Amino acid sequence: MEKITVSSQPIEGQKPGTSGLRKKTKVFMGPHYLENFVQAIWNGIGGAAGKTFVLGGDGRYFNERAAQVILRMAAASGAAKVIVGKNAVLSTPAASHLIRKRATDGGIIMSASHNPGGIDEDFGVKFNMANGGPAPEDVTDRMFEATKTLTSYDILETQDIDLSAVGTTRVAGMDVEVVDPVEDYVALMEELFDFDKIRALFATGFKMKFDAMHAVTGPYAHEIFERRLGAPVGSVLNGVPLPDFGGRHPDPNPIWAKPLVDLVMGADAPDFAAASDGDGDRNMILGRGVYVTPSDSLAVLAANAHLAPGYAGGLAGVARSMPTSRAVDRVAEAMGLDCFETPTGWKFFGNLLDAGRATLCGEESAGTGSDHVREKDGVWAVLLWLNILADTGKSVATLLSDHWMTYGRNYYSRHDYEAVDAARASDMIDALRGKLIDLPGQKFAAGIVESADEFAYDDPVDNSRSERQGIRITFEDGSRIVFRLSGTGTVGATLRVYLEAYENNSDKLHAKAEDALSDIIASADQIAGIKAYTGRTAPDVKT
Ligand code: G16
Repeated sequence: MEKITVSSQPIEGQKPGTSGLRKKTKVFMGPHYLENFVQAIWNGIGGAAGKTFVLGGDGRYFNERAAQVILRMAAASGAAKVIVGKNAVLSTPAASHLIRKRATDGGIIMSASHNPGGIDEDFGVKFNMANGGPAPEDVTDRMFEATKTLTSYDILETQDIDLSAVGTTRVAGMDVEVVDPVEDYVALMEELFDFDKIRALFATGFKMKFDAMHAVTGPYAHEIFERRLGAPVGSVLNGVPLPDFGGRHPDPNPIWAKPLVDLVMGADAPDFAAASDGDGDRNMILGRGVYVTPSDSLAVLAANAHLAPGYAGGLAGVARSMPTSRAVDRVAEAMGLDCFETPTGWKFFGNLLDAGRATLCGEESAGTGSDHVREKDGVWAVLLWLNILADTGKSVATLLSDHWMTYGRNYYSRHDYEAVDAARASDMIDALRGKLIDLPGQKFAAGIVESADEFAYDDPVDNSRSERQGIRITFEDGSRIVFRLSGTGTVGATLRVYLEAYENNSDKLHAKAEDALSDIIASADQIAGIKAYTGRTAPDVKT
């Protein structure tokens, strides 16, 4: 075993986005690409010497090879210990939990989340801090700066380290502890939820289908839903993790998880269904004949979380990302809770959770979570829903329609235009920015614009400011359009258009979202010229 210093030079474009660095797998596999970025992580956090880290990934193509490189680089840089999931696998929330539980200095998660996997698809690397949450912008900025000046990296020359069995080995003065990826996480879930009550629900014949999408949650779901809670074997679909996720996008939305949606809309529908994504932090919730939007799910969970033992004392506050619908705001108002509006990216919730100002957080992008970890958590969201269903005895459809009767309904949809020409997309946003001042008072299909601005966030805990976080246009009746460019795509630009309208007339709560939003959809194109700029006549994905 010999520590060597390899000469390298800066590689362009290693700028972490909404959630770490995501690129095509072949880009990550290119000469020095991964190594440079890992060295930049060490530089960005003030070195690895003497530190303890967690390492895991979602098991996608290149996961284990990358883990070997990261371990050899950690050892060469003097890290004291790395705790690794068996076979280098850990779901993102399980990694966040382990980072916190073992009081480590942070961790590296290898994932491109809901993006497809395989040699021709996507890979990603992100660093989470000692609180278990994604590195905030000042830290990722330091990493990016380091990528621009780097001239070498340190790595150990050694055989592959065996990650297939639980136990500790020593590699050039560094301990490598391989742990079961599921065990600690399940124990945490048992503390938060009433497993007896959920078990009793399954004992009545309650039927559930959980689509693990051949991604990381398979083993977690088999253990929790089938073994511990007694859901019949076969309740977990696609539970075997595959490096290419079976060729699908592991993205739990009505497009990529269509077979599950078809199932709940069909004659043989289960009572409850859910799906999670590549790394296990996203979720989609469905009931017999009903799809629950992520924004509605957050609102329903906020209104009912106290029914689960972990939240019986009530919530300190709630938080949502700006483009997420304002359904949860109404719950917060009724319950007298603080409600925070943050930019897109789970990292922005970290300070609020650490400071005890928010207990529950959520995003329109299929993410919900709480202060139990510092990431969103797909399986956790499913368990909270199950706990609420078991406690109330209501169906998903009844719970949702009761919720709308109480709080009104925020019709909501997101339209994505993927892989559009990056220059055209940014021209469109620039043009929109230039128009903001003149928009108020103008009339479009959705009515008269009341306000138009670009969202900036002042963090109430550390007073940092994040600018240019999305353009929002609000109409006099409260409906809203938000435009922003995604920070997680790997090809060209992805334009996201978020559409929302509020309705509290009890006769109008059960329309199709597409119909309720038709004027707003038309206004989005009138205002931004989406078709003209992107050349697209329709979005690629509607959620
Ligand atoms: C990541 C972030 C989320 C964000 C989502 C979409 O999720 O953690 O906070 O909402 O991307 O971001 P964008 O709109 O910039 O593509 P994940 O599940 O991909 O890690």
